[in-house]
Amino acid sequence: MTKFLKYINKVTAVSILIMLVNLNILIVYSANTSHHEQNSSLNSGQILLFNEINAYNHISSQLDIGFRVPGTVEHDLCADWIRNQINSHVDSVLTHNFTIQKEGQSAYECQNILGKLNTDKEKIVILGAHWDSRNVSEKDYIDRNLPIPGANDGASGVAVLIELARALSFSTTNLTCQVWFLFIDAEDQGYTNGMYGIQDWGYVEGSPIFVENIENFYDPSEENLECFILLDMVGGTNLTFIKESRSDDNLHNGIFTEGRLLGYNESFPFTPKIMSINDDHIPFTELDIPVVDLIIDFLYGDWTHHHTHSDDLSNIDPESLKITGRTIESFIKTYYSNDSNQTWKESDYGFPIWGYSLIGLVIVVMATVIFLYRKK
Ligand code: 1BN
Ligand code: ZN
Repeated sequence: MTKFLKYINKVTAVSILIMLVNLNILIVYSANTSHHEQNSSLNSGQILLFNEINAYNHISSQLDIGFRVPGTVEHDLCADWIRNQINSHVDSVLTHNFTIQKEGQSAYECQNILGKLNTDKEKIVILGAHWDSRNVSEKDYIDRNLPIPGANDGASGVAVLIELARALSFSTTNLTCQVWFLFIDAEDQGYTNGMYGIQDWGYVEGSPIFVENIENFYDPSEENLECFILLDMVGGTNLTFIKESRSDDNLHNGIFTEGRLLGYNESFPFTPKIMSINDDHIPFTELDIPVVDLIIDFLYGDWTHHHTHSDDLSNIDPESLKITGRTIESFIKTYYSNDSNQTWKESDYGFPIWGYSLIGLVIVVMATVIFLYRKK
């Protein structure tokens, strides 16, 4: 009889343990879902005009121009093409010319291009993307000394920016901010795997010079920089964004929440990989504004074409362009419209998911300890 009772005791304890584990899973799951519901008032009734086929064609056009490597004719032709494209959608287009010359090397003429939309507003949201493409394909097995097409790494960000300018240009009367479209030069010629894109260059050479000179581009006594959002490698297949570790938490959460509200849960995961990436958003932190790098895990992730010849149109997915473009369009319309009183700056994400998980784990461990103690 006592043996039977002990057996029953054991079965009960194991059942309780299983129930606790299930409860933990349930708590974490429901925390996830309520997180969704908490923000469901965002983004209601938005008409989104971003068209992914236009964006895809903009990538194709850049690849048709050729390799956008500083110091080449194709580079300058592409700058003219960007100015032409953006010009029809924005109030003004400015060119920021600068020279890069490393010690003992020749000088390269470079240019950042800035399109400004809705310039009578005080707040400025900056959307950025680099437009140069890498001069070498050091991660390929063949022809490492030849340039990459840069369909994703370069052209995708530019394409989304141009199409966003078109999409947002229809809403200027309702928008409460300026939107700057910043096409950044000289981002992708640094040193990896024993090779420079251009001898002695670092990555991210163009954006620090723009930030140094930003007072030439706006009037700080009348205008305010709100935030900087960088789009880099946003058009590849299997789009899954990471959390870049120096990106602002609230801005990151605001954009990811917007993406998930549009149904793009795979691209904007609840628990993204966290990685530190040296990119064009870093210099903008000097201005004490929130920044985000919207980028994939190009080092270990599913999209394996980084700095290879296969970074071409065949590895671009229009759906990824749509996901990125619509999310940013929706983010801007949600937070910067006349009829909006919402802010992404104090996003209340409640008790963190890992907190629920930890509490559950502590309960399970305590129950196990009590069970083992009683068994003794
Ligand atoms: C990001 C995308 N970068 C270039 N294209 C910068 C970088 C390259 C950062 C290699 C880390 C490693
Ligand atoms: Zn690159």
